[in-house]
Amino acid sequence: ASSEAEMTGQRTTREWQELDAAHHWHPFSDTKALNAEGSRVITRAEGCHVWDSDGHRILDGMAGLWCVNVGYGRTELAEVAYRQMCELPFYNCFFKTTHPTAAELAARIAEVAPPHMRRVFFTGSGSEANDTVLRLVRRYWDVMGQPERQTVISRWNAYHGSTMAGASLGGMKPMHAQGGLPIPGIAHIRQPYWFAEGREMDRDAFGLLCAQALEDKILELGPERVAAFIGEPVQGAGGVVIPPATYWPEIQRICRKYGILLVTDEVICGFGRLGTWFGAQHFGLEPDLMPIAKGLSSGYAPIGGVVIGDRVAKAVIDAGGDFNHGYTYSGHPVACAVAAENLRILKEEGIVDRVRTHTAGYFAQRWAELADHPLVGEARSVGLMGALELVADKRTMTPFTKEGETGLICREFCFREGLIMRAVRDCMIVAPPLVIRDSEIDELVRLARRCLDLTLARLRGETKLAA
Ligand code: PXG
Repeated sequence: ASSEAEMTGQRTTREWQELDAAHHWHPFSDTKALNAEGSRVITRAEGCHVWDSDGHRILDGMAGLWCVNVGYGRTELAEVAYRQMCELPFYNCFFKTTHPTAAELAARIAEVAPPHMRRVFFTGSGSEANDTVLRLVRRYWDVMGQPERQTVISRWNAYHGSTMAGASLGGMKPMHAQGGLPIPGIAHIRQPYWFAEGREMDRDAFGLLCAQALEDKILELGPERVAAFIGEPVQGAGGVVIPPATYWPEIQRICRKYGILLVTDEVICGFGRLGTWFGAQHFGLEPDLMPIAKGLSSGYAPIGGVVIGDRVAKAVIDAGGDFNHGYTYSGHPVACAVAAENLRILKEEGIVDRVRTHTAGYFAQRWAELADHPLVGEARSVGLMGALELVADKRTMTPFTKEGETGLICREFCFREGLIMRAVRDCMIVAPPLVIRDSEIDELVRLARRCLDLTLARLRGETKLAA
């Protein structure tokens, strides 16, 4: 039986887990603990649901990893990939060559980007996009004759990827702690996380205070040494941190005052997550650079890029000379073809518009209902991103003594009950596919409430045991 299973590629869950444990090293994982427990094996998906190898149907509240914007099962994307692989599976864009899909995709991105952003540099991922950002801002200041402008200012608890530059630009201390990061020339300021750091203040005043930290840092470093500011319009991996309305306009004003470049990391917010093509448009910003990935292809193919504003493009291109940077897969034909078809779907089916005019509102209303749960200190959302702050005592908003434990308990219940909801510390987050239907939002909120109830019951049980 086992040889037949091997010949057909059909293994049991246990066999997949053993194979995985023996040979596969997972990203961001404690391999020892994972192998002891066994991985969940996800085998197929359709619409907003995934199935595991035991046949459980699970509502994917995270759109894969913030990326499957058009939902699973779009066979058009498979068909363009197949056709492209038959026609031209690979060619590079290095030595005075291009190919139709890269040119076409760059033009389609320019169509939906803010009008002053008309060029795209392609990468294989969001991390590579942010490495490109760092190289490009420094190149820009070199050609501007101000090479001492080296430093990029970012925020604590930001996520900008996992390569050396990406992790350094990010503000995740556990990442910095492994491998001697951040690399030189990167500074971090406080994040606009009202619930965690500003609750005693009015939201708008807190937004201004956090933006002021940028000006303080610029003056501390010396404006003539600062190259750029980078931020996610809404922090994703940090816990769906939605800045107060006052924050971004003030950040942009400060960037302009000192002439420094503004980079909005659109890897999560881009391609409709907030009901606009880019998060910058939601917040009324005019960035100089926008790293992109994820929703660009709805995750169907690995591809990222940097959308480049006229100010940087003109200076660097007019200066002439090579930009000594690029990846084998910059403008990969298959990834570009898939992304172009994904953009067609997003546009022609009005998916981004529908998030803005309908789905975000319905989601906001249903998600906010969870605020009455005894574990929930705050229920917040923007577009199709939501967060629940779990607290030990709702009246005083006291956090749990052992940070992160309750979040993991809740996440486990979610999986068991058929919902993928992430835990960031004790903050539960969702970012479903943009095509989620109202009935599926109802399902998401019903399951989330049930898992909060189960988590609460577990906590109360343990309190009794401990007492
Ligand atoms: N920028 C942002 C804003 C991201 O969210 C990246 C850059 C890096 O993209 P790549 O394609 O290199 O992974 C990301 C990725 C999480 C989680 O735990 C989030 C990401 C990746 C992995 C895990 O929420 N975001």
